[in-house]
Amino acid sequence: MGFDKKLENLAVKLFEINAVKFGEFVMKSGLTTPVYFDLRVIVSYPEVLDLISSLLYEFSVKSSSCDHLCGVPYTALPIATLLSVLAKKPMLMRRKEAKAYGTKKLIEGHFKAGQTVLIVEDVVTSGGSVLETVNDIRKEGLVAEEAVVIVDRQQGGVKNLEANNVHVKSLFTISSLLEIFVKHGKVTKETAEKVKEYLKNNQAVKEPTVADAPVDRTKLTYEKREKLANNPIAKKLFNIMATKKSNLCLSVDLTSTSKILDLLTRVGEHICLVKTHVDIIEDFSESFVTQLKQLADRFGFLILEDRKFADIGNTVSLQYSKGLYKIGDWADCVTVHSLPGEGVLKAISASVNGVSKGVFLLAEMSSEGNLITPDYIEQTVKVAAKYPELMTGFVCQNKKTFSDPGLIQLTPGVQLQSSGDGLGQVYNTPEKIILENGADIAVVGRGIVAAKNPEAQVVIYRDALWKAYAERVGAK
Ligand code: 5BU
Repeated sequence: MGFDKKLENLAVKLFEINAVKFGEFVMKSGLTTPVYFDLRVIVSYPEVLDLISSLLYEFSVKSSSCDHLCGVPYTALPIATLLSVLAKKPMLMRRKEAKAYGTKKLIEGHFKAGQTVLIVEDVVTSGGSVLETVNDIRKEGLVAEEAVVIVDRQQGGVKNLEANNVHVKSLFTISSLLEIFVKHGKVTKETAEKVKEYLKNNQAVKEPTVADAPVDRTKLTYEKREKLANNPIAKKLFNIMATKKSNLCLSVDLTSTSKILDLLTRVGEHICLVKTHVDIIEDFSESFVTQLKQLADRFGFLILEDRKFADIGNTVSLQYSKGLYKIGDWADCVTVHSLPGEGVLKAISASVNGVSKGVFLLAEMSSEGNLITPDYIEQTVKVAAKYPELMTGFVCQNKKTFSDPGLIQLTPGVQLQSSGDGLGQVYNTPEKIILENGADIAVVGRGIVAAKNPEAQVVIYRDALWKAYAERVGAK
């Protein structure tokens, strides 16, 4: 097989083992990237390690007159090891930190000043990591003027290294990878264009390091996420969930205030959030609101009014704070459609005016045949990022809809008894929505409200949801 064919095979393999991913990744640094490399995973695939090292050998090491090879810690270490064996050339190891005791050497291995070193690296973005290794090597009197890398992210790193007298050869650039991925139907042309556009606008950014790796929010505990939340209601909710061991939101879709208050008196201790539709109540009064808030205080749950605001900003700010219901006075958080655009969030932000309130933005719906498209979802998540103080989370159905661990995924459409209601509602089980769909809080309505014995049902749902969450974060 020719070199180019092998290169193509390797690219496809890297895609298949998730060493390269496309989407929207929020780094711990807060920056986002549409493409993320995680070549650490290659240690689990000996055939990929073999392919990478043989290609790097053919491509660069074979023709290099270097005396030593040195991998940039940590991902490139196994590759440098394999290359050293293939080329029969000794390897040097650079420590990330000098040992606190003993020799305090930065570079391990036997060498003489003046000898040359070929640096091996997995991904180059700004070139910063390669330079750190180069500098430590140069401090020992060694010559480091050549580097070989698997992927050049084309964000200025190669130029930066050349400026520091390090000549770089890369097996792939993002462009060459994209070409192969498009050819093999792994990514669409649109995605490829989006990535190229991103690269054009993001030159010489900080190299995403292991510490910057995108976090899988669903693997983090609610306690950890409380610390990562910006919105005060999200913080409170994470805290309540962790303390009460409940990720259950009860949707009290009842039309009389006495029935709602009576039900909450019986089940309030088991829920973290109550969700209301205040406009279906036939005897709404201020005293209802007072009693609802008393129950929320007594049992320690928050109140979400599922108003689904969807008008222009000015109207929404009136609907939020005025009229019969004065929602903004008593609801800790509300649901909002992103359909009208940013104005809705701006309006609520202004109405809230520094008081601890929150918004769950609708990114997806549980009903069959709803008209929300992937682009709508993407734009919804983008607009939300502009209002970190206001955003409690998203109402959505999928783990991949957003990645910010400080936001909460609220997912309706949960029931044990049936898979639909004949009017378009689609139900999933507690296990599925927590473990597969990534929900942080599950909304259950009729599964509890319409049950013969709501007190018994609420415990069944709470326990099933909590058990699934504990399994998800690896807690016992
Ligand atoms: P159910 O009885 O569990 O089907 O009630 C679900 C509640 O969640 C109900 O109040 C809906 O208005 C609400 N809901 C939903 O079911 N699906 C959605 O996508 C959204 C809200 Br958004």
